[in-house]
Amino acid sequence: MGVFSKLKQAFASKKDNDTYLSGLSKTRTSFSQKIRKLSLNFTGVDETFLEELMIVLLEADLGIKTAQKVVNEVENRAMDKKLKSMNEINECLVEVLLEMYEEKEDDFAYNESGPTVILMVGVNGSGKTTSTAKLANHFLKQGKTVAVVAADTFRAGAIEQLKRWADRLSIHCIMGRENGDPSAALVDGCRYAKENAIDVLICDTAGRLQNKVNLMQELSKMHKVIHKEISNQPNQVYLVLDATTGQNGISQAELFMESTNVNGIILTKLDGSAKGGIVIAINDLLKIPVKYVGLGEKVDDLKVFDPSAYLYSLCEGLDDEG
Ligand SMILES: Nc1nc2c(ncn2[C@@H]2O[C@H](COP(=O)(O)OP(=O)(O)OP(=O)(O)O)[C@@H](O)[C@H]2O)c(=O)[nH]1
Ligand SMILES: [Mg+2]
Repeated sequence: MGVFSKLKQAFASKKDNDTYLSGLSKTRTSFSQKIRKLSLNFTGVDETFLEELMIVLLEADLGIKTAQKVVNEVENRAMDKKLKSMNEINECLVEVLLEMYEEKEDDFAYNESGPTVILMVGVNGSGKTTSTAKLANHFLKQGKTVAVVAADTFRAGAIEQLKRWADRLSIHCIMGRENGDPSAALVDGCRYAKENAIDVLICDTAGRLQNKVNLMQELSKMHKVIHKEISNQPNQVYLVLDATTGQNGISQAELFMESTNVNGIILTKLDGSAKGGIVIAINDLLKIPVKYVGLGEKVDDLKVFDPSAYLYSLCEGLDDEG
């Protein structure tokens, strides 16, 4: 059985497959249309073909380095295995993309002796507040008790925004004071979580574009404050990245990773982007896992990232090409 059929079979049994398929429809439509166009002119794996493949991958936002690796690998395999038809090339492309994605073990661990704390960071507008609510919903569905901290004291209306989500989810929101110190809200949040046997405490923070030194100081202060209240926390720092910002997201991520220990990425707005290939670039260049993907605006649209469901959703239909 070819890699495509295996992906298809695995995908059929996944519970989130509808959200994946619809969330990635923009990327898939654009990607598969271009591959189809490539097939029309296909006469063999020559320089023109490889150049055109490179353009398709760049347009899907794999980024130059990652796209080049994929093209080289497809070329090598096509030569080695003497691949002739576009069907074989498509199969080979999917295989290469799948192999490029190195799965990393999830370092998330529930705190056995108290609340598990998650800190959400990222530039403004990336989707931190929305993802805080979606993540809260995810843990509620796992049967956990959850509370959220509105520690974005910087942007007017940010605290209310999270409070509204919390009310909808019927969970407690520990609210910071507008223009106050975000650390005070974090301390209150940690204390509330300890006193009320909360399993998971998710802390939303302000998104400010700032230089590395300030960012480092701010993140380190938040870390310290949480750590002082709950000794082995935060367990996770999630960097929230907007998929529509494309390769810019990679440089943002680099800045955050230099400033603090980031455990994983929440990649939002994949549904609004035709550039879903960014997932592969993040994995290849940053070496940190995409842990969740935002595939829509509803509270249920945040999904645990699943590489094979992602790849299948990107390439669905390509196996029918001749
Ligand atoms: N379509 C779609 N929209 C999303 C997704 N995630 C977030 N959004 C939208 O993006 C916008 C910004 O989201 P917020 O959660 O407020 O972003 P933020 O990072 O908290 O913004 P600041 O607090 O201003 O830094 C909102 O309109 C959200 O509905 C997603 O996965 N898909
Ligand atoms: Mg926000």
